[in-house]
Amino acid sequence: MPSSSALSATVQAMLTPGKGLLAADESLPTIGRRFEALAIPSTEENRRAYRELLFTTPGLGETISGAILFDETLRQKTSRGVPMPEVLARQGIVPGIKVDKGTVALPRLEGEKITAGLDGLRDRLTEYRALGARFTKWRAVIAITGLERPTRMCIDDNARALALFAVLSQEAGLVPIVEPEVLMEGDHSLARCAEVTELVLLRVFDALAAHRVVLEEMLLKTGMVLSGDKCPEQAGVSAVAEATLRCLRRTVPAAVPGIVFLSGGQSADVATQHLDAICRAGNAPWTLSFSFGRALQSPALDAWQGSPANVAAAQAALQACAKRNGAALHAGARREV
Ligand code: 5MM
Repeated sequence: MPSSSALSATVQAMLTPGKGLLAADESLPTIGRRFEALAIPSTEENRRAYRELLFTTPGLGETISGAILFDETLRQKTSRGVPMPEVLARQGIVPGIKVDKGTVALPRLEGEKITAGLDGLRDRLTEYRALGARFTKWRAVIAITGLERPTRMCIDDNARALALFAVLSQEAGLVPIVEPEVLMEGDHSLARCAEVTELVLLRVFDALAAHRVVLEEMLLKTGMVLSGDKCPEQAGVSAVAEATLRCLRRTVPAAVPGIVFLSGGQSADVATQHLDAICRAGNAPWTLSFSFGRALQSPALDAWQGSPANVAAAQAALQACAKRNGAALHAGARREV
């Protein structure tokens, strides 16, 4: 059993100043949708080639400290026969794995979902660690619809699953990234997003405490507090930064070493502007960083288009995007871990 200091060392590596996480853990349906939008067939070989492109980007380790993989990718090799976790480790990037199995509908709570994947998780975690993973991620999805959604039942069911996932991960010697995502889809206001995010985080940290999760050996992955994408009144960058930090200060214990933001469907540019404003405010008790999926990958995927001839252009796009986000992590947003 790896020691607690091994988990702290992993946390420290993931929170290296000026670096963030690359979320490349799209499940088969999600990567299928991303590829389909560009008319790229979602074959196992195309998915492998795309992830190889991402992970072998020259100099990626200068701005990316960790990468989240999907089960299929963790088991794949590059065209030169190097296992994906190893190719990342050679770049100084910590390999991690998404361990949830996606969402299923909650009975009698129309439109609400719970994340599946606890059955057999203990055994899967042991296998993932042997395959080279050093951290894990589990995403809960919380939708805002009017004043009725999310329900307390949905929030608490997901909080409990997140806590069980986190404590099992720590038991297996893996650093858990706890991700309760409040979706930005909807016509809700910034204030409503803040209210829901605050309640969700309070319930999640209550469940983490009840399940004896070691806060010092986990990371929180959360959305920024935003106006819903269909809200007629869109909050500006400074309002988003202010609301996000106020919400996090009210809910996230200072014992948590780091908070990494998801991009949630924001464009790459807007996500970076928000990250920059949040980090610029400084004075946070946690290290702040990014764990973007779409906001890091979109420029690279658009450049690649599924063609080997475009690999270098796609890698240049990823490297440039990662650098912009690395630059947004100002010194004031960091603390020693
Ligand atoms: C990269 O996408 C991840 C996997 O999503 P699915 O399980 O739905 O296929 C996702 O968990 C991602 O890590 C987070 O949603 C953050 O991604 P964005 O694109 O919001 O930064």
